[in-house]
Amino acid sequence: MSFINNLFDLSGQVALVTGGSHGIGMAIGKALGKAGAKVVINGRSQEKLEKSKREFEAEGVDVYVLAFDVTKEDEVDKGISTIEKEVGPVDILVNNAGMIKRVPILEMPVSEFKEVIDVDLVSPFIVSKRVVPGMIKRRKGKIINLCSMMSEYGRNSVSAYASAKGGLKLLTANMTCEWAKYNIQVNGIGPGYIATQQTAPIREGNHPFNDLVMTRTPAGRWGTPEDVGNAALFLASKASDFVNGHVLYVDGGILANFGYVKGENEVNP
Ligand code: GCO
Repeated sequence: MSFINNLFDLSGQVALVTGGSHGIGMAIGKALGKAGAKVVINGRSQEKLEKSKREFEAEGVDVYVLAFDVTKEDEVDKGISTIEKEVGPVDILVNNAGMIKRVPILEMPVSEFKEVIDVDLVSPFIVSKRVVPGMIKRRKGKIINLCSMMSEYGRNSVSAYASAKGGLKLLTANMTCEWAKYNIQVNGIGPGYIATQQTAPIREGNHPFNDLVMTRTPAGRWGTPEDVGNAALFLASKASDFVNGHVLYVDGGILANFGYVKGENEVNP
């Protein structure tokens, strides 16, 4: 096997992607599947999962789909037991399931704040707790938590999301402290602004936010779900066996950039 294949070959490994029926989760599932992993896609709607299964198959990736609510311990326990029985123990866990509510703090009901925290921060805790004992027993595992550039920044109207993603960055660090000794690598991926269903409301229809993203992102474009999927392949592979507690930002340089006045000091070679 070539050096590259050996490094990125995931054959024989089981990868679970929560919230994997669309967007970034789907792109991650496709990347891991194309690298040889047996991919399990979780979501809440069996109907959406069956539809997404056909999209995976159209790209040559056979997936096992299973609906369970990642915020409910009993459903997670039952779901992981089913996966372990039907597919095999989980070697690579991608905690991708997430949601966002763009509501100013003063207008956001506490119940909605808690709902976002439950999905974006508590569910990675619940699913990881259920999957990790097997990884510890096998002395091998990969956990990838979908953080965000909002793990580093706040912005108007996304208080719940940013609080969750900031917490997920430090939960990733704590998982590393407790589990790295068992040859389990726990890392985060922090997408910048990616063209997905989640960002459609602030990207499409000449939304002014689009201009902000363009000027703040040195790469000068929205990212694609595949940009994130490719980074996930690195963190799921042998190539990252000594990378721990790290959040890999896939953001076109936005976090490196304070910003500039449009047209000023631009060098166009
Ligand atoms: C928003 C966006 C962001 C992106 C992404 C950035 O409203 O600001 O939805 O949160 O989705 O999470 O990393």
